[in-house]
Amino acid sequence: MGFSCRPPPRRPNRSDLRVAGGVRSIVGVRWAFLASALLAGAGGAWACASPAAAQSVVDRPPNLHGTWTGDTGTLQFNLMHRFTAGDAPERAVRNTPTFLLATGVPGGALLGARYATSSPWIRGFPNEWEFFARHTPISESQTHPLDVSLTAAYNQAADSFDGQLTLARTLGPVRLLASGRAFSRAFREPETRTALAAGATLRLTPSTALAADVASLLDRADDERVAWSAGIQIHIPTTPHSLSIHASNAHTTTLQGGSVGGRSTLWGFEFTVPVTLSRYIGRGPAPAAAPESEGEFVEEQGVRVFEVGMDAISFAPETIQIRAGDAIRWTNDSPLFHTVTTDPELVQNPGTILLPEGVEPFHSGDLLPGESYTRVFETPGEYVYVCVPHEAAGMLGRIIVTD
Ligand SMILES: [Cu+2]
Repeated sequence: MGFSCRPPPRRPNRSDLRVAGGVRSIVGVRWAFLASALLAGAGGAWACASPAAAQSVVDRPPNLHGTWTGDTGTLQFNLMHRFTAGDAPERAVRNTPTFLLATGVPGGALLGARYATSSPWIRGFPNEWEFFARHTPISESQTHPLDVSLTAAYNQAADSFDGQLTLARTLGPVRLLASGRAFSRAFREPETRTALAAGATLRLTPSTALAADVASLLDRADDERVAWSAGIQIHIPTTPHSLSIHASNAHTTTLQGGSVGGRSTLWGFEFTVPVTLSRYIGRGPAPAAAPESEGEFVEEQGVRVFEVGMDAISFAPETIQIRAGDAIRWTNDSPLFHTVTTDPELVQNPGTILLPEGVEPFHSGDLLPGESYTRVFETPGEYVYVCVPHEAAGMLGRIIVTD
């Protein structure tokens, strides 16, 4: 079925370029790493906005960052902890946390920072700050054959500009990811280095997957091992959270830290927490105003059927206008499961739901990837519905039914 694009985001304007100019004056030629990656992203396929917005660890293995770019108005907080036990007799457990904070920005990019502690690779700098921007100009959710994602980062501990190009493709239950990485000053040494990473997830159910990855510096020294990780990835049903339980020989998941493995195996977990800021800063729960005209439809048995797509974490279009007697068919185009729900008993925030007077609440049940739900609307008025598992992430839609 046709997947509806949202309006294209604005192109970078002069003030964006001024920011790039400011970076250049501070850091000299190494700005090129950052700027080239950003510009490559900006010049990419802007035709269709908001690819793969939501984050679930089910879509990426533990040490790869995936191609998600987040939603504007959602603050993404990830907690990752990895543990090692020291030598006998103490066997002290050492905890290596990496925190991620990021948000989508208008234009479809993700801006964020990772704070990785107890990193063993940068002498004298155990704690890495990595500031990054990611853009996914080409996405499977826009019916492209794969995701193409660019990340530009600055690793403060290494004083290095880092870049990453990631390709990802979903083939049935398998999702394959491959990344190329470059570091202007790897591990604070005055040399440019490169790394390759590859990984896969194998979906067992709509919300669980097995995942593994490997990564290697292209010019590995003797003490630099191939980094690996393997784990089980879980999207926690009826919540916006996902959880990875895994093992790895990498201490952190910065671009540099995730490219080199150590001697010991660490056990760990990662928990992803999207915080919907619009809940706290007063943006109403209802999506944008109604479109001026009705969209396209197909006629089936004398009924006009309008299509609504279900993206990774949004309905497309979010607002649709139809006439009484028309039908809407929702189709789940994403790898997650979704619902179409107006039953106040099933949602976290019943105040979001809107139904014309006298209309019975309805609920689609769980729609697995590829499944559809069709419903005829006889009563004029305004309807606001939510997706139960992604309600907290802002996945809701509005229907205007006219006479
Ligand atoms: Cu959903």
